[in-house]
Amino acid sequence: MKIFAGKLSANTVISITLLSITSLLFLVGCNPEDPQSTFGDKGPIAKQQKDLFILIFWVAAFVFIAVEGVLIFLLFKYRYKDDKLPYQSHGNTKLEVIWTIIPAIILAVIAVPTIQVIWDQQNGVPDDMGEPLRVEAIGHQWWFEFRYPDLEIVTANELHIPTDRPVSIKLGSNDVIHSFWIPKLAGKLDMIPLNENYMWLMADEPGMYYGQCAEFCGVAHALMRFRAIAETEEDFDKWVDGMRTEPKPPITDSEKNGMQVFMGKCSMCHTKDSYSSGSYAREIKTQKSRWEIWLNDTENAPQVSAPNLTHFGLRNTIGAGIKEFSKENPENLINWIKDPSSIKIGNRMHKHASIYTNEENKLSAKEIQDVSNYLLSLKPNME
Ligand code: HEC
Ligand SMILES: [Cu+2]
Repeated sequence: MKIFAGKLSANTVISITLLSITSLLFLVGCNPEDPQSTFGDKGPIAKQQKDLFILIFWVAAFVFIAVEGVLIFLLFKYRYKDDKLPYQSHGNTKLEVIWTIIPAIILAVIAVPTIQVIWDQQNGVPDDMGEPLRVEAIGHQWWFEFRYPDLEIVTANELHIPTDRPVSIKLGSNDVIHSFWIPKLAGKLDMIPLNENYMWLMADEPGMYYGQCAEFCGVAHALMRFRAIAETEEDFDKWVDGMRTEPKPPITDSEKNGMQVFMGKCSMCHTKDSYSSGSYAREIKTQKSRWEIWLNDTENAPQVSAPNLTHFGLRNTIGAGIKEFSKENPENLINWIKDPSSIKIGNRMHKHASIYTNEENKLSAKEIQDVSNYLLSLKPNME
């Protein structure tokens, strides 16, 4: 009985080479410069998690190389040579004790730091790190709402945070289970309806960090993203002051007309006045009532909870971080208002806003242009 024929066939060699090359291709995903790479950690929480991963990786690599090495060595040493039946043995107490103890030690090496990191991170911001900024993040199909309860600000899809100050985040969901993940700042945590989860994170340096819902939450799940914008304390305070300041009044005829369109066709879902007094409590109440209207008639409700658009002119993205726009390049914003489903299939604005569901309420090209100009003009009246 021949078990090993001696030479590897050409097909086997080709298959092994191809497999090795394609597996190497996956390593491209490890580039720390990529916007969503967990290897490019930019804060203490992400760093601690990455260091733990690296430790586990090397332990696993050691086990892999040791086991495969011994396997290959034995394959060659004891390969078929003559027709003699090899020596038959059964059980070896010494060996069995050794290969029970070694894995136990390896598991201990992994378990101790793992449990340490879990304990370190799950108890919230350590006391000696100073007063954290409190944020509430709420998942909606398919966008993120951000509330700052101490600052009485509500915004969406672009989370502003100061650098070098811990941010404590309360996670919740308005509908199904979502997951909150900013790979460069912290590992993911679920956002669960009727349940509160807590996490904290900190950014070491200013930057735009990409976030993503990491739980399959419906058709547009892959298009449910956000940005965390980390700024110096000074820039962050400026943003906060701006969010509490009235916007510049509309100047051009187009902006003025756009404001009329907004009041008539958009304001039943979108708030734009987080700066006015009492607006925080009001926004939480109206967001809830919009949500209940939707729950009552998920097919035809004319209202549904929607992103707060206060000072939209300061924003960079639409469709929950999917497309970028600016005053100079407003095409994506215009396309969103014209047909949001062309950017994000299945979104609730397209399904429920009367400008799409009722032919009579359809916006003309000029109205779309005007309302887009108006949104772009929404900036704090400061300088
Ligand atoms: C029926 C409620 C509803 C109406 C009416 C409505 N929207 Fe929306 N809007 C939404 C929802 C929900 C979203 C979030 C969609 C998503 O990303 O999944 C949204 C998203 C947006 C966004 C992108 C915000 C972001 O941060 O990604 C803009 C801009 C916007 N709407 C503008 C408008 C304008 C302009 C009008 C009026 C012409 C309007 N909306 C009318 C519900 C509505
Ligand atoms: Cu989601």
